[in-house]
Amino acid sequence: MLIRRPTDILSSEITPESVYRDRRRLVQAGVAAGLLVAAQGYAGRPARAAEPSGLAPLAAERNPDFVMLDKLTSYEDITHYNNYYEFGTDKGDPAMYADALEIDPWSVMIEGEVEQPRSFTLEELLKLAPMEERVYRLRCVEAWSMVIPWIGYPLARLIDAARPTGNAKFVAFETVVQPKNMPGVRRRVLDWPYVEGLRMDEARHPLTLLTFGLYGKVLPKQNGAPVRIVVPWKYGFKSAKSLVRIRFTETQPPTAWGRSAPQEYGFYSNVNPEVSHPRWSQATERRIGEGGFFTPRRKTLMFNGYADQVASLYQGMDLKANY
Ligand SMILES: Nc1nc2c(c(=O)[nH]1)N[C@H]1C(S)=C(S)[C@@H](COP(=O)(O)O)O[C@H]1N2
Ligand SMILES: [Mo]
Repeated sequence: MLIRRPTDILSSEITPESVYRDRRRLVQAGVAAGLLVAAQGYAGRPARAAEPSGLAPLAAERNPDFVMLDKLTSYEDITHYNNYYEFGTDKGDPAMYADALEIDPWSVMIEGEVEQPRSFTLEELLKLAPMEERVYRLRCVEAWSMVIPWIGYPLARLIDAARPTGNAKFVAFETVVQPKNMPGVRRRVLDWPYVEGLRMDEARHPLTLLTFGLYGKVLPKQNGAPVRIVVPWKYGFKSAKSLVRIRFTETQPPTAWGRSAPQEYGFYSNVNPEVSHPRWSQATERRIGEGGFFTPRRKTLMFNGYADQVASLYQGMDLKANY
């Protein structure tokens, strides 16, 4: 595999510092606005949902290999119909409460089966590889889907930089816990922190994206700012938000949903219309924002439509047993 060192990367591919300084300024402006609202007597509860439209732009080259004929889901739906249980279990809770998430400064610790544990600041991660815009489907195990223009680069770039040892067979992801900022973690819906994992070849697959933005802007907090994973051929819960730790392991790591209900959420969790969730079918899906009550559901595609690219990863595996 071609490894690009920072010196190989054209400066035009690197997001200008100023974009991130801008973002900081916006964050500070947001804090100031929050104080103003508090002074006006709305303290404790945001007067309105977070405003992702105020987010800083994130420059990216559109990758033509990942454009899609499907109509994009609207920015409004992508940012107001979310799963981020740390902020509550209603689809509207993340947009309402995620504003409290503190994301500056941010770093991601890399540890476990690596030559040398180290952490990467967000600024270092942003410069590690050129940013691409890729349109991917996101398919939730709850049988709805969206089409999202993500911005990021293959996680493989970070794995290369992390220099895992020959013992590394899996990659475990851990996401942030900020109890005082996250109303959902006070409830025991899941064992916090939210953890997820991939087999090494899945993590290195070029479709697996380390994601920093969507729709031309940095990630809104409800979508997992400042950095998350996106694995488009698996159910949405594999795509861990607001990453703080990556651990390379020799054995399969536990996952938050697998711990809470192992018979419902397997480690692989590949989108598979032929394997039902124990409580509902996975054969069809509802595209968010599409039509009304009588709009026909879509047929779910094997591997969420990415079979040509990823089926070979699972050759010889029984996908009913390894759900
Ligand atoms: N930390 C964390 N990551 C998470 C979740 C969560 O509750 N907490 N929910 C997952 C689920 S179930 C889905 S479907 C996707 C939703 O991503 P989106 O809100 O950006 O569409 O995030 C995933 N990542
Ligand atoms: Mo999901």
